[in-house]
Amino acid sequence: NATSQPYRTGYHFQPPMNWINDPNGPMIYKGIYHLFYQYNPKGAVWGNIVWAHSTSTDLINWTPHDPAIYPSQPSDINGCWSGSATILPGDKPVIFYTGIDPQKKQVQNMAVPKNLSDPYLIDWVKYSKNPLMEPTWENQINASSFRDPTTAWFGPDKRWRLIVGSKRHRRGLAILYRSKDFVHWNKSQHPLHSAKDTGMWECPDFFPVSFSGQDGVDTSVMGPDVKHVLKVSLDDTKHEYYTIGTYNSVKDSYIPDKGSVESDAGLRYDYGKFYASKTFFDGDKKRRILWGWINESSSVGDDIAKGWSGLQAIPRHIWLDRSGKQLVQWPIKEIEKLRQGPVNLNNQVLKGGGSVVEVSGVTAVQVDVEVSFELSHIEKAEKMDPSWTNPQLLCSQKGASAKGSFGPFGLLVLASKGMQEYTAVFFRVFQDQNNKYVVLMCSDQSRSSLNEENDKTTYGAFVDVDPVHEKLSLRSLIDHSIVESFGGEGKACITARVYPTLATGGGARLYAFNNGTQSVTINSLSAWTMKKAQIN
Ligand code: DQQ
Repeated sequence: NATSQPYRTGYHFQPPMNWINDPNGPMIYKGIYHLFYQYNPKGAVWGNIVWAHSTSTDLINWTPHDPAIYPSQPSDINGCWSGSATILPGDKPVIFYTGIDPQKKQVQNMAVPKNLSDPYLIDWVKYSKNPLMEPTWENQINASSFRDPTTAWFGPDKRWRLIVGSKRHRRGLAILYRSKDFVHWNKSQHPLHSAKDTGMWECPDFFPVSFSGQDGVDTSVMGPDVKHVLKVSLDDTKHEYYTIGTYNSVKDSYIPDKGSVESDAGLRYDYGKFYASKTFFDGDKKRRILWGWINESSSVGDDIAKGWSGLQAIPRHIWLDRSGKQLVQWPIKEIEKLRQGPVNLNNQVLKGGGSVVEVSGVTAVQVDVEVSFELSHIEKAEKMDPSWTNPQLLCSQKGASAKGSFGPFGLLVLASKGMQEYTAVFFRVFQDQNNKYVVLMCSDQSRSSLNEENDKTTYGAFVDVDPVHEKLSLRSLIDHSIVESFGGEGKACITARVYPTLATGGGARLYAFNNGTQSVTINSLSAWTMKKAQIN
């Protein structure tokens, strides 16, 4: 119940108990959305991994099923790790996943539905000749770094391709395989892409994005109307990076655009907690959807005591920004079905020097809030030191209480009445050497809980918006122990886990604030109490 379990969420995906991690094989089949995920049936820590399975008609309300894939063959007897689904012509789903074999080698296996007329795809049959891909001495693949097969795509030469994450020494690799029949796979001489000093690439994802608009395209689409995206999850730092580039289907090479790299100089889906993510193409609604795993920031002891660990982020619609230089993400529109209200606050000035305005009339522990700010006399923005290149560091050094001229201003969420606890999601605006404005977005967890056991790292990101011509917008999905924030209409995302001790249940409050010296105006603010979703 809510008192003994204050951190369970109202509308985020989670099973009733136990450990979860990566989303696996998301797809839509006969109008039903499927989510599989890494799951420990026996406890709140990682281990005994199976593919748990839930289905939905709206990506919000979920029905649980028995685990779809669990150890049963030599090729997966020590675990059924991450993988992806591909829908073959004739509407035939196929799952590829990593199995841990009797020698603890990582190998790639295949499973297909037992009964294609069952839209819930309850039963899965493993291929009798698994594994299909193995690390061997000849192919020089590292047996403990060979996992997480992607959705396959179909080339002009009528061959299927997929990649598997790996590394050679410190070089991260996307090993490429090709097949004519989906059963016999040949490793390509060259990886699809690799990068030095990045370590193991977990859960790679490779997909096309359309040049124009927000519609998604199927994974096999290529040619002049699309760019390609390669996302990798770096085991060393548990951060994900993506590059945007060009896929040459003849040479089977992927070349990231200039400046697009798998490091902090590059781009992340989310600058907080968000890992092992995966997209799929929703052919019914012509969009690409991103799922990501959000782990806990609490101690293992606290996880065991509460009996569960891990959430899935709200699925995000993902598309290429007009600039062609980054992706944009926005919570799928179905989530708005849960909104009640709204409560509005329009044209409200937040005076400089410290203003706090309560957004009352919502259940602040479970709320969706959208706000846009307008700044005038922006030329008064502070000068930015050219050495300030690391947004997370900048946010940690300039937390919610450190006054600037424009900012910090934003939201105080999951705040207790006496402000003993709050999570601050806010902006700061600077002026660089060329008099261009730079927008910093921060999520400051340092005051989120009186419990000192939690990881309260502050997160930060630069947001590519022009505050002279555009309003500065922020949306936060707040749900008991998670805050997913979207700055600049989805140009920068930061997800945080927090564990308030006072700001729980009816004790939580929501505020807008400005601690900068300059005043800012809330152009509009809407907050909706969120209904509870039916989840598992
Ligand atoms: N989680 C899975 C692996 C993957 C890792 C194991 C990423 O397949 O590389 O649970 O979180």
